[in-house]
Amino acid sequence: MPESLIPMNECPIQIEDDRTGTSVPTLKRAFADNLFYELGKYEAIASKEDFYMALAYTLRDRLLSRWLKTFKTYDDNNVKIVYYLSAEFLMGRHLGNSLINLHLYDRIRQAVEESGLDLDELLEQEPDPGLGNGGLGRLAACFLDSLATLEIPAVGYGIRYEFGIFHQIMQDGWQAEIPDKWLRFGNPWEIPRPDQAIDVNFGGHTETYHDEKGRERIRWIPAKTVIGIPYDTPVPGYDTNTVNPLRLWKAEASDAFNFDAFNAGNYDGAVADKMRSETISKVLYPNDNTPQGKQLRLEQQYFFVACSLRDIIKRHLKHNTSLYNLNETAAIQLNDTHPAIAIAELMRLLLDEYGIDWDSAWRITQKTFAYTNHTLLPEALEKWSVGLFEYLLPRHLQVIYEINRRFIEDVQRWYPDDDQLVGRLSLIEESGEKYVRMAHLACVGSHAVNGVAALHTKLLKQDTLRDFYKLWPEKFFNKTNGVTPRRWILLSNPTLSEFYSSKIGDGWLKNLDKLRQLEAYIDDPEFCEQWHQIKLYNKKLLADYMLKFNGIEVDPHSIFDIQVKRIHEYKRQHLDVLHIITLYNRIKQNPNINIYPRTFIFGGKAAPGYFMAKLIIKLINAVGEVVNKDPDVRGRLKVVFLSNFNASLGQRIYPAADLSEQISTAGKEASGTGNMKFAMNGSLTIGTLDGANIEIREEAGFENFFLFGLTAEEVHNLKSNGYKPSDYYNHNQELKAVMDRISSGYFSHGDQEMFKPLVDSLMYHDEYMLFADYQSYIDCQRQVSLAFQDSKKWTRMSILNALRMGKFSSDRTINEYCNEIWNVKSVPVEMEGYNPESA
Ligand code: CR6
Repeated sequence: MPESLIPMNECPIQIEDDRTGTSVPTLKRAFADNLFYELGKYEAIASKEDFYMALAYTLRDRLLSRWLKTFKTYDDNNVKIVYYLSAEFLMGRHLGNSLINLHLYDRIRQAVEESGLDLDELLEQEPDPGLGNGGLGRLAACFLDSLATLEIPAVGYGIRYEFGIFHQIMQDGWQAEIPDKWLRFGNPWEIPRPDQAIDVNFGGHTETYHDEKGRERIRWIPAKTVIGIPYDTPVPGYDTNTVNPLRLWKAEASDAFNFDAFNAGNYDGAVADKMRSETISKVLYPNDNTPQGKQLRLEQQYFFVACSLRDIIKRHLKHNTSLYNLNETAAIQLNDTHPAIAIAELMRLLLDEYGIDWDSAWRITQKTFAYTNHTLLPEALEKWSVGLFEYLLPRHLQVIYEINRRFIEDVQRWYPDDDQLVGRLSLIEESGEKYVRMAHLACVGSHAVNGVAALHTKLLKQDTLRDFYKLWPEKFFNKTNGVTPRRWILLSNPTLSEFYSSKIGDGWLKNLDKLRQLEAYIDDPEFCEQWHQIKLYNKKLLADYMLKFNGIEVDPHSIFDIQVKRIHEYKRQHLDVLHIITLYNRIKQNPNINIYPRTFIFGGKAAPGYFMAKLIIKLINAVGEVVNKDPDVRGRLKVVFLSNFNASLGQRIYPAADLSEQISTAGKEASGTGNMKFAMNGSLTIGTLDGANIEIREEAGFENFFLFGLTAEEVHNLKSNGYKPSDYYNHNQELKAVMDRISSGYFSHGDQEMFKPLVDSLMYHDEYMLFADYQSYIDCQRQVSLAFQDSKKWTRMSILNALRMGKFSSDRTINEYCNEIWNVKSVPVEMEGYNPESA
């Protein structure tokens, strides 16, 4: 029936609410309203930041009804919830992500343009929330995206650091750190919930007493109380109504504590205490893969864990009469050992506060927790001195000792003749100063332990956690990492995404394996040419950025050879530098040599206290300075270090790469996730058989991957047979020439001391075996150059890489966790009048 014939009283009246409506006129009006009412500005006096904020509020409004409905759905149905405990969440910018997950990109663009503004410019105003160091924190963010997209009830719990990862700038080629004031202009994405604050205790002592039933109990008399205030950020799924919370805790001083000091007129004392309490959530420790044994760090860990567990228990008890079935409503995942103190805290709560007997408490705890290990580097395994523990968490230390006593009793019963085993498994390291081994606590207190790539899990079983594997083989799982295709393809690479969707629709965004359908086009010259043009376009965009921010002009037709990740010796950015200098030397020796043009691009932060990593940054810049202006090189080699690598810079970089450098010493990189983002965007990988590289190569096809270097086993054997780096130096002319050039001061204005620590470390120790892999790497890079010159062949390889990365969607990873570890099911959120696809 034509609309005009519908009787008046049945006519659907379409009045859009300013806070939920999604038509362009409504969005425009809401945008203007938010500028006026939230920011207190009108157009003529508003800055770009104001416009960004107004737009952020416009999006947040549109998330709220879904968010509250999600909450209600979980609450009404007493569903099982995944609690992802992580000291780091590297969320990246929210606005662009909300636009795509809510299908509002095009309409908002129109609304913004009709308002006379440029959407891309506004998107750039958002500070990148950097509440993490690198892969581990970004993994947590990708997991939250997949959990919401798969409609899994989940809460991310962490710390609301006032200062995230430092802002990196270059001073004369050296890294300098600037505080990250990401909250300076306010954060429109979070909602504080002071009504749900939690008290957290520290220090003091314990005492025994007898309860009303005459049982001996223990009570903790703390010395100090801090309050945790939750701040919630919505995490929308793609193309669903589900919006899960990321709940981050901010530390504040407890009023009760200040009261006495104030009353006594001791204002300074009261304020000092307030400051000390708030320090707990002040700043993220900027270390990746190296723990810092600072008291404040342990305070941070316990602080967010204690708040989160209280919160989880409160939610559980709202619908359940006891905690005996906690594991039926809660699956708590420990993202590395940073939150592992949760095991002792849950035991303490069950025993001391809820009066549950030890055996039951232990059963509940083990069934509720699971632990993900993220590293094989022995120095990265966290341990806390027993003295510090006792001072800060006296009751927890008692609980840990009791867990250990019972555990060791079991071990002795199972393996009566193996004395050494007990020492190796103990939760307490006893050689010299005593330490609590957090990975051991996590293994014993969890029902599942997993590694993050197949090789990593295999090495955990063989090596790092060998003894635990021997006790409980059934506890061990592999969960190869993944990344979200929403941020890392759709948002980062809109041109490629549109190209995909024009061929097969947009189903690939929720099922990345679907891209394999496009392999049907692999022999279609037009398809390949379009692919090639998209890559070139993305390279041009990055070239423009580098010209603007680094003042370096690069040729978009050169090979974009990129290594972006944290700077670490095991990741071997300096091996990449040895290759650059090798090519440079060849040109200097024979200026007419045929070397295919390459642009070497680096990015990444060094931990501020990690001298060698900072020296590697300086070396990259120093080599760049010489190479970029040497007329002999004539635009064949360019070296660019992009400062302040973070999630949003990553979004520009991955789509523009031809070659992805994944060159860690085999057996050192647990997984890597940047490797996946590059390959998904059609980059070829040059890599070792390390971490997830192995699985990327299997998926892409061996012929589409540039493999070099020793295997983990060969690395191990060479080490145990006595590795002598000087042998390689003495027998390899090119390697010798490279090292000699660095030592000569050629890249340091004649200063022969500057790079000496780096040179010496390679010549006399070479812990990460750069010299052993040097020749193999150089040979492999020659193959790369040859392959790139055959543009058709390269494009084909590039396409196959991108289309075959379905396995590395974090949706696959999360599905595996749900089915094999968490035992949770999806809970769709029904909304009247909302159909996400048509929204
Ligand atoms: N540094 C691993 O080194 C892995 C991520 C996420 C790391 C890296 O290979 O991909 O975790 N480990 O699983 C730690 O942070 C301890 C990382 O990001």
